[in-house]
Amino acid sequence: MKLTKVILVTYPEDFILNEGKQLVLSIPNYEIVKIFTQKYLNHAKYGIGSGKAEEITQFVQQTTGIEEIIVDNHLTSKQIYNLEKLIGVTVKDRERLILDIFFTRATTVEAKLQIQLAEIEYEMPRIREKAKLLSNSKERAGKGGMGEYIVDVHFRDLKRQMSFIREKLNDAKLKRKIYQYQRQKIKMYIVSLVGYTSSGKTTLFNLLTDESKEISPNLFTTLSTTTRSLKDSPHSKNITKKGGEGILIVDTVGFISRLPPYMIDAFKSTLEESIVADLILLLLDSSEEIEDMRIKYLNCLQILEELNVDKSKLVIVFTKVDKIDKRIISEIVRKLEISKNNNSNNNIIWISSKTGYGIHKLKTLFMKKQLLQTTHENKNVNL
Ligand SMILES: Nc1nc2c(ncn2[C@@H]2O[C@H](COP(=O)(O)OP(=O)(O)OP(=O)(O)O)[C@@H](O)[C@H]2O)c(=O)[nH]1
Ligand SMILES: [Mg+2]
Repeated sequence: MKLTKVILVTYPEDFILNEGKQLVLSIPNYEIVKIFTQKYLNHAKYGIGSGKAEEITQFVQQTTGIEEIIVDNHLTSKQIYNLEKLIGVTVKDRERLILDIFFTRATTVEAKLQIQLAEIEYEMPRIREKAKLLSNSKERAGKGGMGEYIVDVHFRDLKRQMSFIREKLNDAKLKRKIYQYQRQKIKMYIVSLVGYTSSGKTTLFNLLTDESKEISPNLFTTLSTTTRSLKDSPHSKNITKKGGEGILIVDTVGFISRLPPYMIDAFKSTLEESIVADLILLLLDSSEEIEDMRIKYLNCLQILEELNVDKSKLVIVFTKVDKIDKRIISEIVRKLEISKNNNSNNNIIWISSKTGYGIHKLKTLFMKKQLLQTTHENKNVNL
């Protein structure tokens, strides 16, 4: 596989820098040759400061084979154009990079449609600006000219595409609603797994359902929702024999920080599946630095709030405990201030999908909650 040599320009804070690196390396053939950091990436001309832009230009001139510069922030078309003109190689911003990752990963029709929609939303505000920049004839994209006509045609075309995609997505949503209705009717108990990308959702999902969905340390391995029933597993002998029938597990798309609202919107219908669940497991990778975990935890809570998730359904699941010293568990809980941010402070579980630690406890929790809900529903019927 031919490697594409890239430069990453990001913020100096550890969390952002590491996430930027992971994002870039999620594209299989990307190799980061150098990382430049800068406190502010919102300068008018280049996004990055002029001095930094010059420094990068020199580096690119002295190093052979650099093909792309990735700036870990939103850039306008004008800033991208200015940077490309100065440095002489392709420039991508954070949103473009995330779209590229989504594009390489999407396997289901729905995920592909969602990405197409996000692509168009990314493109729309940039068309007029791009037309202005690329038009080297006297004919500008300004008012009344031929350029404006072309831009308008392109705009209309994209709008048409958008409504076509939305219609198709609505069909998929409708189908999902029908399934949801059927599940509710036969009283299936739904548990969804949500959390930051790479927190271990699919690994746990596979263990609970005997599936073999793809897992990987790359970001955004999963881009579509899958629902399967809870199965017995070697780590939880006899559990499902005693109960746990009628429990469905839902694996979902991972979250990430600084995701623009239109991308969350594009994936909303898939994520909405987690809102209707009876129990929502919020997975946090316990093997990360506490500060990173805190940022991710708060990010997840914010996204769940935007999706109007009922916090009382939340259970915090710390994953990958095989990688940590269990003595730091109480420190993690204290530092994350979980009880302050979450109504149900008793609902914290520590698991390892690798060793099976905590899986029995987790399944028992599903069953207890399921039983509680059934009792509650029956009471309501009696009333
Ligand atoms: N050591 C250890 N590694 C784990 C455990 N659970 C998951 N992992 C690893 O963590 C990485 C991410 O796991 P995934 O299950 O793909 O994570 P995800 O949350 O589904 O990620 P996305 O699909 O990108 O949102 C993989 O390399 C897994 O092998 C665990 O309990 N212990
Ligand atoms: Mg996954």
